[in-house]
Amino acid sequence: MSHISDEKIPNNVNLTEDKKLQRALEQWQPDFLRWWMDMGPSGFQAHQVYLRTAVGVDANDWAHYDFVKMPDYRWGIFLARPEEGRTIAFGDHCGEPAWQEVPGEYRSALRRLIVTQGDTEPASVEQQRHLGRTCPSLYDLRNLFQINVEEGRHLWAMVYLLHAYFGRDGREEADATLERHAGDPDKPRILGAFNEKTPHWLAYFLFTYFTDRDGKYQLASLAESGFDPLARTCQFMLTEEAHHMFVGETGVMRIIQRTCEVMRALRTDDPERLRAAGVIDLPTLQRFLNFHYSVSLDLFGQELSTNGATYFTTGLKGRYHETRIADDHRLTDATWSVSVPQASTIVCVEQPALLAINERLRDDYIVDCQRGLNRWNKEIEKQGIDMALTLPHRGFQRRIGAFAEVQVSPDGRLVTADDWARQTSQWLPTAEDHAFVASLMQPVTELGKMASWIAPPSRGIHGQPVDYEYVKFH
Ligand code: BYC
Repeated sequence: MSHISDEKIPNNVNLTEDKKLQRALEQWQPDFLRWWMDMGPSGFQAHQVYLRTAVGVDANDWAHYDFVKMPDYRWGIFLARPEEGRTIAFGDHCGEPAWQEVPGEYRSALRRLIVTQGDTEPASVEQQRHLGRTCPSLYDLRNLFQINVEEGRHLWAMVYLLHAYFGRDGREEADATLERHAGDPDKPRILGAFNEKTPHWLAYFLFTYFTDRDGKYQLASLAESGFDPLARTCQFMLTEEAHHMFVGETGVMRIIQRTCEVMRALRTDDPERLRAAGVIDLPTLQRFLNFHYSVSLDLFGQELSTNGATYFTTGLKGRYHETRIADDHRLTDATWSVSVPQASTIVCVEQPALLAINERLRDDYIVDCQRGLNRWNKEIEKQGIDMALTLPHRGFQRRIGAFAEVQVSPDGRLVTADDWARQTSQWLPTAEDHAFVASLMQPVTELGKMASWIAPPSRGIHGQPVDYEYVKFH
């Protein structure tokens, strides 16, 4: 039976044997808690929440479920077990033993990767901080907080690496992760999507579907790293990440189910009538989907990136499932097909695979995103409705890379600035869409009740019923 150790910082890295590191992390802990109280979930800090806490790394026994007040959550440090004799799987050092210490010549690039990863974790907590007040059910409220505390733990994971392996500048970078804030004009978060707003639960479910999925792909690439502590940390983070994407996929699915039920009952696809009936019409859902997908695509960087190539050749960041790919893992002569705008059209160009490493990861991500859409569309079809959600073209509404300077319609045509301006209200959420969705967000906290715009989940958490008291209000 799993249990939480009574150490101040639960961990499987023998923290008690490294007093200096332990002290440094114990000093960082109050700063983290201060940030959590100031920038984390607004309200609910004194509520008992049914939360899962990581207590180890055994596949079947890694988590403990119990009621806990969020500020008392035991944010711990866990790395997947070391693989004996692990070697670097790609790049110039392919075949050499994995590094247990930071390779001096790659120190700053490695630190940059860890800082960027670390920065996103608290950013997402900040973005989601007001959502508790408009939760559609206790089940959803609990899942929101589960994700928030785990993003907090993921920050701990990166802060551990910074403290343990990067000395003083690592500690400074760890402090800075609590000083930048999502959407702060003076000290923004590093990556674009983490400065956007997550103002309501539709945005939140799409964020956890699309943006957390970037997390899955980035973490999986870092889990291939030649720097073994980073690889093992990210490998374990992926265990928690799966639930975050589950929340996104099932959240959107439940919205679709509810909308389709009302469409059938009223025999209409008229958005106005559906809105009047208190559900989110599918064209509105599509516009929000377009937004969250496109800002998440930007998170992979430019199509051709010397940074990406360097991370790969130096052995710091691999490809998705690197060790399962059958090639030379060096990419000296390989090419990769990359879509770019050219004159008045979009063409595919063969490019050096090394330079296109980010684009390859984006390609993997797109395929994975489509899988969820297929499941959502199956539900729409099952309900007898002739409509389908689609992923917009990869060039749609991009701010990073080759498509940043052009306008691309969702179906992949280059359009003029005038066309874009004329049609953007059909493609992206309007102020009115936001206001409508916001108007639906009335909190529902009665046991077993659901908001009008979302169907109940098919099952509860960890074997509990759907109408379980996941968050205690007394
Ligand atoms: N916004 O050479 P380039 C997650 C910058 S999500 C702003 O094209 P590179 C999570 C880039 O930083 C996963 N800036 O690409 C999800 C670079 O700046 P510097 C997070 C951007 O560097 C939900 C310059 O443009 N983890 O875990 O190979 C909830 C040129 O970049 C953006 C990671 O991202 C952007 N969208 O790749 C909670 C993994 N895109 O360095 C958590 C670590 C690019 O020249 N990070 N830039 O000043 C990386 O691997 C890389 O930093 C990136 C960018 C893939 C993000």
